[in-house]
Amino acid sequence: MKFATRAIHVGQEADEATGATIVPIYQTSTYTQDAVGSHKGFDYSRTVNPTRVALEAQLASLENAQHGSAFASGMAATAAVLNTLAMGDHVVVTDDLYGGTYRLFSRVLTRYGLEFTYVDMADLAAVRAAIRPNTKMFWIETPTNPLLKLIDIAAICSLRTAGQIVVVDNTFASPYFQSPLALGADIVVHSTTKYIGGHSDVIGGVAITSNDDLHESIKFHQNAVGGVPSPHDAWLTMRGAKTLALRMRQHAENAQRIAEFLEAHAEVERVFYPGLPSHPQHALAKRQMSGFAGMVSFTLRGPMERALTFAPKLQYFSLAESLGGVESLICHPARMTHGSIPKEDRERRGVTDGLLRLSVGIEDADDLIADLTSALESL
Ligand code: P1T
Repeated sequence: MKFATRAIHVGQEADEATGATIVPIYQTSTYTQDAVGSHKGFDYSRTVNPTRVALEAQLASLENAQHGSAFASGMAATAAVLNTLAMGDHVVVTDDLYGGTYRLFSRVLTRYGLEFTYVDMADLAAVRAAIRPNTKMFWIETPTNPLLKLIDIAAICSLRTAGQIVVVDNTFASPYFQSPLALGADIVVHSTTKYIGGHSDVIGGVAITSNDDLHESIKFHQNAVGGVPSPHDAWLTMRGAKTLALRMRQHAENAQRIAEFLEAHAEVERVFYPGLPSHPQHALAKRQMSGFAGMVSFTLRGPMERALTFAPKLQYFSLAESLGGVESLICHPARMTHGSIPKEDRERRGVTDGLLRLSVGIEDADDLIADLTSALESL
């Protein structure tokens, strides 16, 4: 079964009880048992819920994997994967990553005795040098948020030794354009809030793997810690994911046009988009991804404050956090999504006050370019 078919059919069988074609929202916390311990496989909705089970099957199939575990947010999915580690374990992490992931690692999980080293994972020698005897995990985000750097997933997997796992946050590429498990990764994480949900109306996350032991461990923590999505949120995410293939093609087509437009504009200093031949890792992007998705970052010429005045001038790009919805957004990472990273660290990694990040939606690209043109002209 091909991707677009799986998105619509896997986990989506007609409801056994009623024949409902669309998986119902099983808005129940509990299930009536015939006798103690005698039930239909469902006992309590933190542990298992039919709507969530359907979503988990659908999302696992999008990564060609055996197992999925859905969570109430991308951060809850990330935390559950980190929960599989033990005190004293060490993680090698991409240095350019979502500010909330950095905050979870640096301000929460270090208090539980986990250790993190942030490196530019494009530099394999730096990754190798960061490995310690207690290294248990490599945490990759690719393309990275917000600088759209590429990490070579297969190359990082080749550094892994027994007892170590590679986890990829695949949020920016979506499963439509990148398959980390096929490149050797052990676990894929998504903020389903983004492309998978696709309509900026629901927060969610998922952890996907084909490794039975890792799945057991993530499932155990999903139930023990309890960061599960509501049945309604699971249903909304599932509905969004059905159109992922169609949406991603349009996101990528629009983003490519916008990246090329910005790169040619006199007011624009630099554009970061893996689909541009000028991207330093364009060759890797072409090898590792089947398309370049919809995120474009850029800097303007002149003083950095121009970034702050530019964003509100746009009509169709809402000034907002998040990404991956059908509507276009613009964000100022230093003050918004990456504000939780100390200024010095942030700037060292290239997330300057002059950086702007676009989540290119699926509106007509002509309208989006006209909007950007008039905002650039009015600077
Ligand atoms: O917001 P939540 O669903 O908890 O997902 C967190 C998350 C995880 N991974 C990546 C790569 C992300 O970009 C995010 C959330 N990011 C934003 C809200 C943002 O605007 O970048």
